[in-house]
Amino acid sequence: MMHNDNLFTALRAAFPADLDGVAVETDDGLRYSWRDLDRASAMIANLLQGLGIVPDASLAPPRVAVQVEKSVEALILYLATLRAGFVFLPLNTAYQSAEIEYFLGDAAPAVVVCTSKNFPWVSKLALAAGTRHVFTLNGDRSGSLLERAVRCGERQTPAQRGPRDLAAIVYTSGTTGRSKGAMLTHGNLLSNAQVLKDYWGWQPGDALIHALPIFHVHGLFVAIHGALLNGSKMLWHGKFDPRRVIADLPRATVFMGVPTLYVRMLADPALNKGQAAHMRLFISGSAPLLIETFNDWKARTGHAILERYGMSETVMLTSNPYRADARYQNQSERRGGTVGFPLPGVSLRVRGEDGADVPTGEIGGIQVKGPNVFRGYWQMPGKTREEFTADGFFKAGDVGKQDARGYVTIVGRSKDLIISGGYNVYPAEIEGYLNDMPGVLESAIVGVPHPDFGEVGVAVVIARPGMQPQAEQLLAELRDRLAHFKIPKRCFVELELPRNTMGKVQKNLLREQYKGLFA
Ligand code: MCA
Ligand code: AMP
Repeated sequence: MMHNDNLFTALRAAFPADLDGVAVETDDGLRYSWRDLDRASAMIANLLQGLGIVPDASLAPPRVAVQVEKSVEALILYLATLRAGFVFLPLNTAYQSAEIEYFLGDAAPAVVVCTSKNFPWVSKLALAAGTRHVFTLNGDRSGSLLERAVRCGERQTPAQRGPRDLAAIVYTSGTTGRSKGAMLTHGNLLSNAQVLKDYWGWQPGDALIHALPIFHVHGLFVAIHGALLNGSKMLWHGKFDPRRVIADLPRATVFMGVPTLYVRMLADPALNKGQAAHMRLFISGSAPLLIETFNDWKARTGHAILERYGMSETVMLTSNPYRADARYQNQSERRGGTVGFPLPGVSLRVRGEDGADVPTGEIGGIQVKGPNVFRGYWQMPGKTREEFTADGFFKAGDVGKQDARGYVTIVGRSKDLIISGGYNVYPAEIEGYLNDMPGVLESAIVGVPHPDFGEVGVAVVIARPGMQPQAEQLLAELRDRLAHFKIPKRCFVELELPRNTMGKVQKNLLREQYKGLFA
């Protein structure tokens, strides 16, 4: 048989021989066997391939944009999209119409899958974007997608794909202007998953607690590929609930979370060493894990959380060690406050403003290269060129340093980005909406420390002369338009913004001024 680089082929090859074993067990009592995943993804892939979609001017395979509640069927739809050779485009369930309109307009998906509840407005936006196929899929397995798929065949041969062929587009908001769709290939995703399988010591008998959303890299790729490539069972939590995760620990070996999940579990008295005794590995990422959380977790459970670092554009880049590794002077220590070593195959360097490498231990911009690094931004060749150096390194937009032993520490960001509970919030996007509101002359949004979300946005607004915009009113108007996690948690109407001699707003001063707001 001809070799196929389709990511699904590799995931399918890792399924256990006994297809009747449990692959996914949900927190509402459903069990899905490996055969279920295989058969249902074949049926949906056949449905997609039978739609008669012809390639469009982009020459990329058809995109399947998906905004649905977390469910195993949504995971199956992802697998089906890979099988069909189409491109998966996951969308945060919190996005509202203006956000969805942009993504559909930009990506021109051939297929859109949404909930029945959102169908009236999503289908309108989809039609306007030229989409001819809109299906529904709900958390309770109802909806037109599955109704149509049950009539499709149960056998399907994965579409032939090369490592550089597109598998997914993940939108990351821009620091200025428009959101960019990061184009990830079958090769990006598979190579990273294979590296992590080895680096994190995935082993027979592992079981993963999956409690993250599946519309971002962390829950969709890192967690799901990890479990599937190891033929491991997932304990599937529809929504993160600290009590329920703690209750499941004795049946699991691996957990992945953003720092907020660890903070919330620590707040539950049910978390203790006995409860975590069966666990092999706790992994954190997507946002900085405070050293206090790392230490508290160790004291309470006996486990050192393994922190790693990645991006939508690159999947995973660095990781603390799982065990001693000769490649890194046999360092086996998971050092809190660091994100560990560049993963095997990843080249990472720290460069100063002048473009030269900084001396070991000094701070600069992080640049990376490797088989995991994306192919570019969807239909933005200019933006793509800007973000790469002449010798092919991607500028991560994070500021960090690497010590003599190789440990990487992220100390800040050169991109103006707030990470709140693991979700990215770009100030420029929200400032744009605020500045368009009557009564607002200008605005600035900064991230300040928050005990639960790590960091949250605070808005500072300057009124137009003679006008008196009300902070609560402004936030309410934002809430009508944008995903709610993006809404600043507080808003202040001030007389002026601090500026430097160049006239640029000094956000560092605002951050300093408001840093104690949620202490
Ligand atoms: C919910 N809210 C938030 C957030 N989440 N506000 C700020 N930041 C947040 N993260 C708001 C909602 O808008 C809502 O506001 C109110 O809180 C309650 O919403 P609910 O959904 O009930 O909140 P929750 O269930 O408590 O959610 C918190 C959460 C969730 C479980 C921490 O945010 C979450 O699952 N975060 C993980 C995100 C993630 O997977 N990131 C990975 C990105 P209102 O009442 O006004 O409506 S991938 C990535 O970053 C890279 C590649 C990497 O390295 O992994
Ligand atoms: P995203 O655009 O959602 O892919 O978010 C990627 C960004 O999340 C990175 O550029 C970092 O700023 C941040 N990030 C991910 N993991 C970590 C981590 N362990 N520590 C600090 N920041 C992180």
